[in-house]
Amino acid sequence: MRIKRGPLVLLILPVALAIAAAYVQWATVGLPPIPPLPQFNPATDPSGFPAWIRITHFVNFLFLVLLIRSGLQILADHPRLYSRIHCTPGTEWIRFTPVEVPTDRIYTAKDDCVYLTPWIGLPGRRHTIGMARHWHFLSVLFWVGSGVTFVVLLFVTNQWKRLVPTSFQIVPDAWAMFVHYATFHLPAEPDGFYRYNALQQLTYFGVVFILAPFAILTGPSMSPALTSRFQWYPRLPGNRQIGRSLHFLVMCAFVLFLIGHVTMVAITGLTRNMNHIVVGTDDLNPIGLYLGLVGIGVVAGVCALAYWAAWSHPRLVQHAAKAVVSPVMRTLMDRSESISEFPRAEISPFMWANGKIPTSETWKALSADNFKDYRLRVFGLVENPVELSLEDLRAMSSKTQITLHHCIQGWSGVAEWRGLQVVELMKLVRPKAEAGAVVFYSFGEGGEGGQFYDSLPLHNARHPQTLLAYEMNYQPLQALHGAPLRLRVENQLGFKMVKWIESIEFVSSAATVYQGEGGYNEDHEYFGELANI
Ligand SMILES: Nc1nc2c(c(=O)[nH]1)N[C@H]1C(S)=C(S)[C@@H](COP(=O)(O)O)O[C@H]1N2
Ligand SMILES: [Mo]
Repeated sequence: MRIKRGPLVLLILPVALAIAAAYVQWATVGLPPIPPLPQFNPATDPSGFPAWIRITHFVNFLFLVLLIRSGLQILADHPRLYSRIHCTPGTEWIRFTPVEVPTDRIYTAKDDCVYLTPWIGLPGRRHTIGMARHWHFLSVLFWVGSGVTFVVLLFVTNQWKRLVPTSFQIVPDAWAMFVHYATFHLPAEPDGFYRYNALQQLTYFGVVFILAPFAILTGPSMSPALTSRFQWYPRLPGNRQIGRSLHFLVMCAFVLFLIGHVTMVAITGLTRNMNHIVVGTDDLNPIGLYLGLVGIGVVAGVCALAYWAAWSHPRLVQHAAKAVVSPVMRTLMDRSESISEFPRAEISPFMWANGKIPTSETWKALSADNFKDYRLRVFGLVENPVELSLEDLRAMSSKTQITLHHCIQGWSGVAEWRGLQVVELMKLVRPKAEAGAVVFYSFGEGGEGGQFYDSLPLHNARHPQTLLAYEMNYQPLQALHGAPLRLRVENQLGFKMVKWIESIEFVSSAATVYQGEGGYNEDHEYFGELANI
């Protein structure tokens, strides 16, 4: 791991200063008095933990663990975090790989993935982002569901009083408690069955009402569908890469909280505390502790099950995610009208690449001759199948757009693209009524061999920003980026954008092509067919 000095200082300094200030206060004026607790009124104040708190607390823990582990796996697919949108190697503020990106040979973003042990990552190992995303998105639905239930019930009952401060006095009070903890003078605990001390209350409040919403809001700032529709959204944090970095930092904050929380639970009366949150009693019977350990075992069991399913039945997990996650995400994200464009000044100085440059003799021969003999074959369920040369394509209408590329791995970059709108091609070939999808076949092979391809439903193919691009950054498309022709579809992740296009087929449904999942990465790497997040 390598972190630049600036961000390191920025992250550590506030904590270090706070601890130093606590020691100075203790050494000079002594420990502050323990702030008095508010009076407990049994008629109006919450006492104990009803079943809904205990259940949502457990459900939250379970899915938080799955989210953190699958999130780390997603990060391992592009182990670099940036503050700028263009992801130029060397500009990352932190990286979790020793690799300096070589400049003397082709080095793809996929080459850059790191291995993550399955003890930490879900599902572990290298380049398992497809499966990691299924677990991440499946988990997030349940995590948010349980969180919303919890917050609603907090306010329906009087339990909100535990968490929500009602006076600013909580700030100096929390500081006084902090001075005690930071200097290892553990204060006597109020009975958490009835109320928390000021620091504890403020911390829980922060986790529920600040950290969790922050995690929920920074996640979608990476969605191509959302950001290409609402350009202001990723600008809230600054840009997509800052959103991604913040999403990571929120995760770190959750992990730190988990460590602190579990430690405090353990050292302030483990048995009693476990009874509170597991069985809802306030005594020293060990039953809560035992059942709590069983609960932790259940979380470990679910993790093991998720690992097993990911490696033994990946297709099943992929289809489960398609059934559960896709409808929700389609509803939330598919405002298909992607409109975002960038000014020329924001074109990225660097663009990562993915995919294998074709090795077929056909493509090499075409390339050697500047694609003079290239013919794009458009066939399948169309009234007018055609074969078009690059000249023909260029002679048709063209669209220029400067857009943001979102790779599933997390990197991004802005580039100018010029090409033929797929909708214009459709006017020429006239898809038949039974055509439901369009498939783009590549000259190139996918990672495991075999033809690379992907597909779009017709409504997305008709989108004005969906292009067959032959130009990138005002130059003819280079080999690395897909010469002679590549797809651009701006409300989707990069893996949908087939490079080195050989032919285009209109089909009734993408389920009829190869393994039927909609594309090469969907077939081979279990990517979700819905590439809008
Ligand atoms: N033929 C082919 N096209 C492909 C790929 C590939 O492996 N083979 N990778 C895709 C992925 S994952 C991404 S992110 C983009 C990358 O485009 P770029 O290399 O021009 O940046 O190409 C897409 N098109
Ligand atoms: Mo990608």
